[in-house]
Amino acid sequence: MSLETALESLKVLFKDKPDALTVFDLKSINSEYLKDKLREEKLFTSPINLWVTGRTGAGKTSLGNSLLDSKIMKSTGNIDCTDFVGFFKLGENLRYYDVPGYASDGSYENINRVALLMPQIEEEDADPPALKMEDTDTFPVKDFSDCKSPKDKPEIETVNVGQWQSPEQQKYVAPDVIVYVNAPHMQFLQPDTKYLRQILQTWKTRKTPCIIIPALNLFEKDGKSLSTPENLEDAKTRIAKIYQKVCGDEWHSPIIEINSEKGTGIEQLTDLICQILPQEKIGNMQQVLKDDLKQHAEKEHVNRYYRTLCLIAGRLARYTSDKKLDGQNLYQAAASAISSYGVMTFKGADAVTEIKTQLDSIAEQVEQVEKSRQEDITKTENVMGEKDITHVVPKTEDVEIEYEESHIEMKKETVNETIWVPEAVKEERKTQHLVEVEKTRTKERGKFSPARLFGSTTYEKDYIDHETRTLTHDEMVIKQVEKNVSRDQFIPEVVKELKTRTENRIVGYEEEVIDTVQVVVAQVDKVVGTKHLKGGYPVIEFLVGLGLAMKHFCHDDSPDFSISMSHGNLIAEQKLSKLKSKIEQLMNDPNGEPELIRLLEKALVNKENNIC
Ligand SMILES: Nc1nc2c(ncn2[C@@H]2O[C@H](COP(=O)(O)OP(=O)(O)O)[C@@H](O)[C@H]2O)c(=O)[nH]1
Ligand SMILES: [Mg+2]
Repeated sequence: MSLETALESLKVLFKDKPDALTVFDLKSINSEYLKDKLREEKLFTSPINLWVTGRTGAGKTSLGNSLLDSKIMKSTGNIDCTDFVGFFKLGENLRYYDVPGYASDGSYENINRVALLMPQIEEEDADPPALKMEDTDTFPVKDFSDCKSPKDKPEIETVNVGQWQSPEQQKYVAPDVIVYVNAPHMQFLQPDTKYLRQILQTWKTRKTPCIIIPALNLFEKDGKSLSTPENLEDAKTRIAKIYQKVCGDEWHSPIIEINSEKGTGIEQLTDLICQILPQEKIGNMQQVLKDDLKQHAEKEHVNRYYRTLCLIAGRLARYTSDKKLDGQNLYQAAASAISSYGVMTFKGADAVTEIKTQLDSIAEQVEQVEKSRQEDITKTENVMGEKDITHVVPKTEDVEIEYEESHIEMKKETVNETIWVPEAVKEERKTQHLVEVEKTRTKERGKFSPARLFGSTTYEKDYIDHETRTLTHDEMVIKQVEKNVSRDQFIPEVVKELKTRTENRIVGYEEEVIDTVQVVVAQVDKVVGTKHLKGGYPVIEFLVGLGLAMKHFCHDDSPDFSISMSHGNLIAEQKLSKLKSKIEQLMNDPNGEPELIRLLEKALVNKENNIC
C-alpha cells in the first residue's frame, strides 16, 4: 500500500466521521477563523455591504450559508431557487447580500439586475419570458439576520424597484464589494461574458466606489475538484479579458479561488477587501488578518493535526492486531497513513514522495508493536507411546528329580523252626473215684425221743459213706511233641530304588506381555494459533510518536527521519506513560472510545501553548 493510498484506505474506518482525516490546509483554518471573527466581532469600523452575484447555481447562497455556518438561507440546488434579495448581518458591520442568479429564469434575473442597478433583460422568447420590471414592480427582500436555524423564517419586506434604487435606499444597501462567483466546471459561456461585462460597466460608471472581485468556486465532489484544469484556465482567461476590456488598466483584481460549501478562500477575499476599501472602513480587520490570523493558524494547524492523531490512535488501538485494511496489516496501514497525513499537513501533498525513502525504519517498529500484541495460543497435547500390558505368569522348567521308590519284594527264606506236633502216646493214668460204702454208726437219741423213755439212749444207724479209690489204666493221649522242621517262606521285603523323573516345575515368575496399547507418556504445550490482542497502549504510544516525529521532520527539516522518530517516541512516552493504566481501562470499555480520544487530546493538545 502506497503512502498516498494508505490515508484513503484508513478513511474506511472513519465512515462515521467523514471529515476526520481530510488533510486540512492553512487556508481552511484561516477561513474558519475569519468566519468566526466575521460572525462575532466588530471588525469593520463602518458598515460594509458584501454582495454576491453570478450564474444560477454558481454557489452564491452556499457561500453565504458557509459564512453563517448554517444552511439558514435555503440552497436546495434547484435552479432558480432564489427569487428574492436576501441578506444577513455578520458581526457588527458586515452585511452579506444574496441575489437570484442569471442565465436561468429571466424574471428572477431581472431581480438580480434591478437590485444591482444593472440594465434588465427583455427576452420574450425565453421560457418563461423575462419580464422587465418597472419602478412600481416589487420584489421581496428577506432579512435572515435573526435566523438561527433553517426553520426560522426571515423577516420579509416587499420593496418596489423605484424605492430600492432611490439614493436614500442605496445609501444603506449599495455594495462596497461585489463578489462575482463563477463555477468553472459549468464552463464560461456567453451569458457569463454578457453579465460580467454589464456589471463591470454598471459599477465602473457609478460615483460610489465598488469593487467587483471575481471568485472561482471550485466545486468538489468526494474530495475531488469537479473543474478540470482546462475549465479553470478558460474561466480565468475569459474573466481577465472582460476586466481588461471594461476596466482597462484601471484596476485588475486577482481572481480568487474559493469553495462555497467549505468556505475556503474567505481569507483571500477578506484580504482583498481590506486592500481595496478605504482605511476608515476596515478598522482592525487588517490586524486580524495579519497578526491574529497567523498566530491562530499556526496553533490551530498543529492542534488539528494532534486531534486527528489522537483520533486515529484512539480508534485503531481498540482494534485487534490481526485486522486488515485493504489487505495490509492495520497498524502498517495506519503508520503509512499517519506518515502521509503528517507530510501532507505540514508540507503539502507533493512532499509525500520525499518521505518515502526515510520510512524503512518505521516498518520495523510497526512489526515490533504488532508482535507485542500477539500471544501464542497453546494447547496441552498428549504425547502417545506404547505400553505393554503384562501379567505375571509362573515360569516352569523341566527338572530332573531323583527319588526313591520302594516296592515290596517277596523273598524266599528257609526257616528252621521247632514246631509242636500232636502225637498219640500211651499213658498210665490213675484216676480217683469216689465210691459209696455202707457203714453203721451209733447215734444218741433225742431227749424227747420216746425210745429214751424206755431207757435206751442210743441206737444204731446205717449210712453211705464215700471213699476214694485209685484206678490205674492206660490211656492214649495226644501230646505235643517238639519237632525241628525247615520250611521255605516268603518274606516281604521293602526294596528301595533310586529313580529319576522329569518334572515340569515352577522355577519362578515372570511378566508376560499380553497386549500393547497406546498410552499418554507425556504432555507438551503446543502452539496452535495466535491470539491477537487489542493495540492498547503500545499502539497508541507508537502512532502518536510517529505523528510527532512527522511534525518534527517536516517542521525542523531534520535530515534524518530516525532522529525525528526518536524525538517523537520520547515525547509520546513523556506525555502518555502516566495515562497508561487509564488507557488500558478504557480499552476494555465497549463505549470507551470517545473518552479515550478525549484523554489523548488532553495530553497532547495544550490549549495555551500547544506546540510540543
Ligand atoms: N458538490 C458541490 N456542490 C456545491 C458546491 N458549491 C455549491 N454546491 C451546490 O450547488 C448547488 C447550487 O448552489 P447555490 O449556492 O444554491 O448556488 P446559487 O444559485 O449561486 O445560490 C447547491 O446544491 C449547492 O449545494 C461545491 O463546492 N461542491
Ligand atoms: Mg442562490
